[in-house]
Amino acid sequence: MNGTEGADFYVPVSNASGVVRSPYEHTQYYLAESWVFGLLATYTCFLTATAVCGNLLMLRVTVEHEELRTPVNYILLNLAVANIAAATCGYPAAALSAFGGYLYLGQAGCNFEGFYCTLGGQVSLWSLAALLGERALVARRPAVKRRVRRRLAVGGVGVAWLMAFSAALPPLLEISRYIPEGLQCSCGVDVYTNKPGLENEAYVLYLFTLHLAVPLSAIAVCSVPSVLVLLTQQEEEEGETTRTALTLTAVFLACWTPYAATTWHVFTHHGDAFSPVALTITAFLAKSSVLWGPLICICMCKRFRKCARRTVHKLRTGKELEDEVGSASKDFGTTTIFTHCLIPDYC
Ligand SMILES: *C/C=C(C)/C=C/C=C(C)\C=C\C1=C(C)CCCC1(C)C
Ligand SMILES: *[C@@H]1O[C@H](CO)[C@@H](O)[C@H](O)[C@H]1NC(C)=O
Repeated sequence: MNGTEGADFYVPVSNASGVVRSPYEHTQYYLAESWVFGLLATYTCFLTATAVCGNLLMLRVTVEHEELRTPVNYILLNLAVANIAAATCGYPAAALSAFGGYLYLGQAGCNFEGFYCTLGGQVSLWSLAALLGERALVARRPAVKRRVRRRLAVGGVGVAWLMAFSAALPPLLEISRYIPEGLQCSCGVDVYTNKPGLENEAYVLYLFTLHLAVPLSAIAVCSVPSVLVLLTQQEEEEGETTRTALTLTAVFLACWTPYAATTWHVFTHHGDAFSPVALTITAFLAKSSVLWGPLICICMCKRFRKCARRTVHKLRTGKELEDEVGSASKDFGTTTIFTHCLIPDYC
């Protein structure tokens, strides 16, 4: 046997020597040195703090200004909200468990973390699909009415939350379950066991098709027209928006693909040996996806960077940043941060 299954856990090591203990009751230092758990906990705290600050900054700038309620921004705002929800509700349980070396918060902590990480990841994935859908629409029909784009963006945000809840809720309703993973200090869905009565197999297939293959296909299809326009036209500002959308998507996929691939492999190879450390690394890499949104916007857009600096300055000193280029720079105030950066066609 390559693993040890209990009533509410699956530890991926043999219990031949009797070392395996329930991750809800005992520290798991037989899976890795205790400093590894400490490192994971510290990393998760860092991630939570930086992601909350970055995403709150994004929120603050957009929410404060009514004129920023533009189609693309609805979607970016939604990404920020999803990231904040995952980082504040899901990550602390993982950090605390890693500090303690086991899931002393019990099944409730496990559910909390699993639910919010799934929800956040799903909202992001579907939001990115909507964002690229919007970009594809603009690429194909540049003259499309703002009202139509707005309606589609709001629809996309609604679909994202609907899909996210329909992915994350079933394990709380006894269709599959959230279960400790890897080093047993974080939780995901049960791809590990065939526990009777849980419908794990059906749920995991449902998750990987409707909630992964479908949005991934949408992303692939929608990327084509945007990329074509990028390659053939020199529309600077629309191009900047499209490049940002594509980069956000590429980075999200880079974060989540190792985790999705590993859990899929475990699911399709029940009983095979796999490394708990490797699985935990992919899970905690996936967690880093909440940090990248604000960083990408700041790195990829000159004006966004400029405006973010102004906002931070105002937050720290309570005063407006002195304009460097006279009255023209008024256009680059915090109120227009996204209109110039991500909504070049704002009118
Ligand atoms: C730290 C906890 C983690 C990483 C929990 C993840 C849970 C989970 C069920 C994730 C599902 C997925 C997404 C969300 C988006 C990508 C596709 C899935 C199905 C891997
Ligand atoms: C243990 O894992 C190995 C390699 O992954 C596999 O070949 C073997 O069949 C597994 N043993 C059991 C009892 O499943």
